[in-house]
Amino acid sequence: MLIEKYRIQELNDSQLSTHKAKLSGLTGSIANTASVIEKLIAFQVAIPSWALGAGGTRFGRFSIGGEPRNLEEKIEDVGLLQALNQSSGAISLHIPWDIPENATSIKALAAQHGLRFDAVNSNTFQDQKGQQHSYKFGSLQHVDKAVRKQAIEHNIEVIRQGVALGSESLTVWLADGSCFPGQLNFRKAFQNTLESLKEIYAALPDNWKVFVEYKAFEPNFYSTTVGDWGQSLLYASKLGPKAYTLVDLGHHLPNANIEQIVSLLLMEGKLGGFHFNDSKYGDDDLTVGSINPYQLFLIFQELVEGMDAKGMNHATDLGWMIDASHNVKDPLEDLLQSVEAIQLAYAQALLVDAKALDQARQENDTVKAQELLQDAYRTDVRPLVAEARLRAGGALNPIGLYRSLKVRENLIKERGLVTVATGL
Ligand code: PSV
Ligand code: MN
Repeated sequence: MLIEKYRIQELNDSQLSTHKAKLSGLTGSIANTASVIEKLIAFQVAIPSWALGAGGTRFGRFSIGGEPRNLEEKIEDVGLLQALNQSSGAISLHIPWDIPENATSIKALAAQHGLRFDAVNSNTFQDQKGQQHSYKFGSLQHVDKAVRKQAIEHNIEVIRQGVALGSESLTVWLADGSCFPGQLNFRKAFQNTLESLKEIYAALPDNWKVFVEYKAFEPNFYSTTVGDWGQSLLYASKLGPKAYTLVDLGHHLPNANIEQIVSLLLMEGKLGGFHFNDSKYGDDDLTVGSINPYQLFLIFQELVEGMDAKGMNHATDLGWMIDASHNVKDPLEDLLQSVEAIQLAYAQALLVDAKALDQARQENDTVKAQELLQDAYRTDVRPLVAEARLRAGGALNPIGLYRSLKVRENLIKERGLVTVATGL
């Protein structure tokens, strides 16, 4: 299904005067709204190819119908999101869930929808059909060199696929670790992993980055070989300048101070990118901003402050990706909500009076510092985000338009009720 421009225009026109009234309230009271809107227009969030179908848990999966049956349909779905919000201009693929049979035509299809390819993801956490060695006891950490070699070669193949698509980064997430005390020699597991990563690193093209994603637990429940930001940073530092840490918001132990982690990784020049999601208990992969939007804002506040301190480009110097998927919402509506939550947190962070905050800190004025942050956080910036969408050619109200155009119903008509997207 394609969304014609005039349908977007029609709905926007009917909502324009209410929108403009809300917007003028903000532009009248906040000085830097013009630059916030410009930055929002430039800011694009990559959609993970594995989030376009219904998610599931190990207890079950409930199909929503009209799910994309192949890579082409996944790209069409991200194209729909992009048409609606003009902020989802990239897609992150997972290999081998999404092997492009013809990279040139896939690249052209993506370009037709205004999309580029963000990081490609390798997968050595599942065994694939016909695979010689099993990853049951790990991949890059494995005690058997032959297993490590197979996992290294897979990652190099993923880089090759990514190059053909115009991607410029590889995300490595390892399920490697152990389930029971005694199972693993921690040092040997680390060293094997590092040696393996070095071989993958050596295969990176000059303009590429590798992101080392950490996760505290699951599927291993005693130790994880890239278990936290410290371990990821160790690998990234030992590997070299093209290696960075990737922060997935759901991959921490409860109550971790993620914003502090972000700040220090940025300071070290080792923050590569994000997997955004939200969680209450563990790696819940819920809609971004659905549980703890204040934490998301605090993370963005550190990002804006830290990136500005280094003169970085907000839109392009880090990888901005979503990694969320669950059982009950229409995945496309869910992704529209996630992208909007990210933009809201970013816009609020851009409103923080950095000079005044610095001054308050200098004077140990804790109350003032909190007021400054919460002033920004409690500002309703939805009109700014909507205005950015409007100027970029998107919808003032993407979910409203999605529903009024009956996009899901149309996708079900085109693709059928019982479809299963490739992925987990
Ligand atoms: C693992 O939990 C993870 O966060 C990694 O990023 C994977 O690539 C993704 O989820 C999908 O399984
Ligand atoms: Mn992730």
